[in-house]
Amino acid sequence: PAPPMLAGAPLQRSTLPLPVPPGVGPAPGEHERLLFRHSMPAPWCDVKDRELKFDIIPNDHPYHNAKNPRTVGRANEKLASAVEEVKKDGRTCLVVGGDHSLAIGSISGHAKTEPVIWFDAHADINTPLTSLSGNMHGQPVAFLLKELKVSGVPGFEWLKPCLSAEDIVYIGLRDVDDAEHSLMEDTFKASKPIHLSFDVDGLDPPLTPATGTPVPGGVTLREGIYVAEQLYKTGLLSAVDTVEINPRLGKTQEEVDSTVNTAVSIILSGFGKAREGSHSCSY
Ligand code: B3U
Ligand code: MN
Ligand code: MN
Repeated sequence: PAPPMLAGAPLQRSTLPLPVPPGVGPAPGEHERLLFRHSMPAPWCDVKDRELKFDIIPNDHPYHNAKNPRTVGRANEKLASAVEEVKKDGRTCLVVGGDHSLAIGSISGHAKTEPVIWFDAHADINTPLTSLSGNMHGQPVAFLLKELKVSGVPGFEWLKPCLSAEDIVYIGLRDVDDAEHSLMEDTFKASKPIHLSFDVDGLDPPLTPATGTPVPGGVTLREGIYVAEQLYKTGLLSAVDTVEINPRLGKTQEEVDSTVNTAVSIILSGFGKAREGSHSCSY
């Protein structure tokens, strides 16, 4: 899992808490610079960058099993407003994290624009009562679903669940808790703007080693890029989360680079970059 301080923290610089051992991954703050340097070959995109700062709430005691609820809840409240502003500005919104709990704010801010494609090895649909790990990154779908009526969580007083189960499609699931099985549905009507919530651990671990909870047997790079390309071609892709990239977990610079490069390839495909040899007409 990404450290809780990173929860809901796209482009966060100020609260990266741990020193980076020499030679292991980029220094705190380098992560985003690296991502944006790598994304420079996208001159057709008019990128407007922004940075959010989040507070760590002291004495943030668990709510049932859910850890750091206030810190994660307030960060998500801020993120939701930021995403809402980006969408009002008529732009496609890219959030780079960070812990997958940021999807609570990102999807709420994007709100009313389902369906959501949840690309992940995990269903992330535990509630504060069912979660065995207590990690908030295993719970965002439950917080967002109207059907599950998660309420009373400190820090989330602002949240109004905005998704129905039929609005979510899962891709890449292969590590689902027993309690999560009973909570899932996967229907999808692709006529409204689409939100892609892309957890890099949905991909096969060698592609993105710098992530917290890798699970063997994932989606290949080719398949991942194909999904992103197809979503781009729908013309309905309206917001994208790219999450669980954690440079501090790369054992070598190569591991960090391959994780970042893989994420960037997926992002660029979702934003219209054609693969070499691919063509725009469909025949
Ligand atoms: N379902 C488990 C495992 C997990 C979920 N998301 C990640 N791991 N990355 C949980 O902690 O809720
Ligand atoms: Mn996830
Ligand atoms: Mn996951």
